[in-house]
Amino acid sequence: MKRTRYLFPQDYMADPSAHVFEGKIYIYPSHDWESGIPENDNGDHFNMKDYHVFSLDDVDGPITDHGVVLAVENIPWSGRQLWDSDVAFKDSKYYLYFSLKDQNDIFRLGVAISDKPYGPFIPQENPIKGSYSIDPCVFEENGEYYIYFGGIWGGQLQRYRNNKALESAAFPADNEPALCAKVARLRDDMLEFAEEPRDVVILDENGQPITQGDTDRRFFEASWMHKYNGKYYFSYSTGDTHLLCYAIGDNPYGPFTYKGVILTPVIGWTTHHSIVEYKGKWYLFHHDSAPSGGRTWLRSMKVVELEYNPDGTIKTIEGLEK
Ligand code: FUB
Repeated sequence: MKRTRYLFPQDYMADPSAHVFEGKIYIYPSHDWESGIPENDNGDHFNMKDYHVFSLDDVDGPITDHGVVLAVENIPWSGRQLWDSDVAFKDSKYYLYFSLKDQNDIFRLGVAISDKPYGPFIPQENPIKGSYSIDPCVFEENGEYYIYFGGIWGGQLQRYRNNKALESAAFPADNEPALCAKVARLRDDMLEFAEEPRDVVILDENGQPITQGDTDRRFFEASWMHKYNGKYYFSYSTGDTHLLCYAIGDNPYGPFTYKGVILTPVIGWTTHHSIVEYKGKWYLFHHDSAPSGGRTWLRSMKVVELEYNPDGTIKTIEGLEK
């Protein structure tokens, strides 16, 4: 596969998290729809209310829609807006981690469980204790599971410092270290954090933290972790500068050193992705708003092959295909 493929032209799906389970690729996207809510910086126009699961035997082959696997009305603590999610497998069970606003309009992370990779997923009574903000992604190594999360502006990360809520939202000055994504090991039962979330620090080429004013490189949202040739690749979106970037580290906690751009801007405000190896090739799953004519709340999921240079850096992919 060399060209990008739109995976499901029949409906709007975004933020695709892809994993290989039971020999197939399973995709866990957000489900965009036209709710009529006007666009604003809080992202109220992303008013999603359920999740579907998709599977593929081959990236070029037919895609299966497994239908609705979790809906906002079935989540006991729900307010609104089911944003990005991810799934992890442990001891015969699949755990869906999701972003959702509670009844006070505060984003929390929730967990729902299934015996199958394609759901349905049964939600827990309450969100993960001490969780906040959005965009969970789970990475497993040697039987330990690490959850990464966070997103600024509509994702509310600027309302917290040291895992505590502030009186009011605050950003560091432009020359200060940027707000970081968070990472925590999950408890053995996969339902709670096993430790206080830590900062995912991204360093520049001089070993200094990327600053808040460095908007082409600082973290905004859409954490993803993958491992390649013994190194840990933390990738993310820069939000208002519309880039997917990555940084490399020596362990799941980091720090990570900024390395470059994976995907240049696509049509639509948001960009969000996952990276997975399947049948000996690497793939970038992501979305754009080209099929909806640029309506940024109506996104379509895509896949394209991702390639590495011999030194382990990633070849930049053009978001706008010629
Ligand atoms: O889909 C809603 C939000 O848009 C996601 O949680 C963000 O990462 C952005 O893609």
